[in-house]
Amino acid sequence: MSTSIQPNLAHIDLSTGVIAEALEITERHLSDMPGFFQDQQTVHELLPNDPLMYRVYLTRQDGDPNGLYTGTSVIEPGTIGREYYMTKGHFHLANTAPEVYLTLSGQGLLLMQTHSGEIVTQPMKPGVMNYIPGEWAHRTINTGEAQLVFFAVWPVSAGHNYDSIAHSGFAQLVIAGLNGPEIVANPNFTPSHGLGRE
Ligand code: M6P
Ligand code: ZN
Repeated sequence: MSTSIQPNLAHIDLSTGVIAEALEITERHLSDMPGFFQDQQTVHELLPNDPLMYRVYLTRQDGDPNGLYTGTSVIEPGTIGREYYMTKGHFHLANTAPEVYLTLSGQGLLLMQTHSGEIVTQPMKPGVMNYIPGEWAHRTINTGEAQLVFFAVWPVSAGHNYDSIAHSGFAQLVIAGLNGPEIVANPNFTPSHGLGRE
C-alpha cells in the first residue's frame, strides 16, 4: 500500500506569529547579516550583543516535491543606524517560483526587484496580501514599533538564492526619517543587470 501525503493543520497565533506545530524555527541575528546594513560603525558597536533580527517558523510537508511550504516570519522592531530591521532577502533558485505574503500584525514594507532593474515597493499591514511573482527578489522591512508578523506560502521547489542580494544589495534602502520611514536609493547597490542566472 502506498503512503499518500496527508492533509496538514497548524495553529498560528495571529499576533505573535508563533506556529504551535512548527517543524523548524530559524533565528537570524545581526551576526548572520554581515554587510547587509550600511552603518558599519553601529554594526560594530552592536555585534557583541548580537540582537535578534527575526525568526522564521516553518511547517513542512515532507516527501511532496510539488507541495507548498507555509510559514511565518516575525521581524523585531528596531534600527541599525537609520536602517530598520529587515530580512536578508533572496531570489528563488527556481526563478519562476512565486510566493504569497499575508501580514498578520505590525507595519512594514516589501521591497521587490528583478535582475533587469525593475523595482516595486508595497506596504505590509494586517490584512494586506502581497503576491511576489517568480524572478522578483524580495525583502521585508519592519517600519513599525511592534513586531512585523506575516504568513508566507511558496513552492517546495523554489529554493533560496541569497548570493545575489548578499553581493549586490537592494537598489533601495528604508530608513527612519523625521516623519517616518523614507525610501532612498542605496549608494552601494551594484546592479547585476543581464546576469539573470544567479
Ligand atoms: C518568508 C519567506 C521565507 C524566508 C523568510 C525570511 O517567510 O520568504 O522563505 O526564509 O521570509 O526571509 P529570508 O530568507 O530572506 O531571510
Ligand atoms: Zn522567497
